[in-house]
Amino acid sequence: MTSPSGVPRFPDSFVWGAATSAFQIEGSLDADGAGPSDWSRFAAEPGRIRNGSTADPGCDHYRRWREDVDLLDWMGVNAYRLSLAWSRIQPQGTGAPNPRGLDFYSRLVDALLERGIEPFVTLHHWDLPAPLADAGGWRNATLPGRFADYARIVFRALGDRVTWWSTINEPWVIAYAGWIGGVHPPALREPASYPWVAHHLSLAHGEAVRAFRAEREGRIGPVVNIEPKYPASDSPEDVAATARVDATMNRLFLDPMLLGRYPRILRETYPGGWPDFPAAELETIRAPVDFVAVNYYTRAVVRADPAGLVGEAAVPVEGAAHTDMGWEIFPEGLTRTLEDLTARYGRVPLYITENGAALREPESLNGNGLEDPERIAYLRSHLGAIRRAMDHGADVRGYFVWSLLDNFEWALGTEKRFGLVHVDFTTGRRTPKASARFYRDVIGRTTD
Ligand code: IFM
Repeated sequence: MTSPSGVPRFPDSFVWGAATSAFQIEGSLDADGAGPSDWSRFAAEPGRIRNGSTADPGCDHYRRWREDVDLLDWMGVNAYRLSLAWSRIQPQGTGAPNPRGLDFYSRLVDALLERGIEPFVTLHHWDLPAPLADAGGWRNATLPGRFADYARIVFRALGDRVTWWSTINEPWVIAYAGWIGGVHPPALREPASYPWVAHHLSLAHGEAVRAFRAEREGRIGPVVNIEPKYPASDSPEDVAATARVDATMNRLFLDPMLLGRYPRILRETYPGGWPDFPAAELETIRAPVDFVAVNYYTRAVVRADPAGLVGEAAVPVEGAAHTDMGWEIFPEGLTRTLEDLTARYGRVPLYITENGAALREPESLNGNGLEDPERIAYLRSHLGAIRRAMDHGADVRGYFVWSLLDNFEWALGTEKRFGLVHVDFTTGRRTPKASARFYRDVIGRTTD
């Protein structure tokens, strides 16, 4: 059954949320004893961030968080996905916790719960304490243990109130953009490091899951970004290149986490070889999880090309609609993603923890609201795509729009606007867009 908003019905128990991440919205980067992170340093280097945008004050959420909780409440969400800044909690990345950093998140969690909004907390969304980055970052084999120590501090401080946890946001982006693409810190182009970085991220996930089970009851899982790969033609070369790049991105984390092994195709075809990681580490990585969280934005069409990392190139899709990120709008890819995950890993509970569109919008609204029909169409079509996957057997339990607010889109700065709520980065003023009202109506329909 479809409602007047064009969005099909979802179960009454469905989780409706919006998502953000610490570095992208908080600002006040060194407040209350916080230490520097790789991202705070990187963003301060001339030329790293488009148009010289800065993350501080950015959305200024560290000071305006009450307003943001009000916005979530007004929207009617029953969940909010946020991440914690590790360097607020352990300013050096190791050692005793900083109580003032923990207090900030504790107050935020309490305020959400008072409004009936369930916090979904991501332990790490890319901003790594600078001393750990200086020690080699995720290439360093001690990082998984450091991460588990940090996770333990957080579980002890917030785990009496937070039920829903995820470990590391989009480990593929950390490994690829930082160590092959050279566009995120540490800005390297070292394909030989990629397997090690990926493995340490997975091991950190597994160690944190184990620490969680020892400390708390609750739910924990990984967050992966999945971009389904489609061959540009039926040629055996294009089909094989598509399988290679799918393994290098989409299966790289979920295969070891859920099946206990790396994709064989990676071990056979990754340039320079794929290391034989110890069985005991794979066992840790496979620590049982309660759900898989999926971030979905687009697909990729792939052809064989010897110049690519695994002999592939992405082919632009002519004539298709794209967002301001240059990403093709392709809701069918979300249905396929959810169906493929269910087929490959079994009927695991799934949450869509990010989905949304960056669009070209004015920097300042001059006091007026903002009509964003393209974002509404994007959300509507992707919700329809999720419903179809559920009808075909995928166990999808919740959906989070990326993002609550326009925010700091990493190396692309504040120019890329993903928010349901417009942010004027000069004044900090928040203004709900038409898509925020649309989302409110969609949620209201299932919650009243
Ligand atoms: O803004 C990012 C987010 O930090 C991680 N997932 C993708 C979003 C849009 O690029």
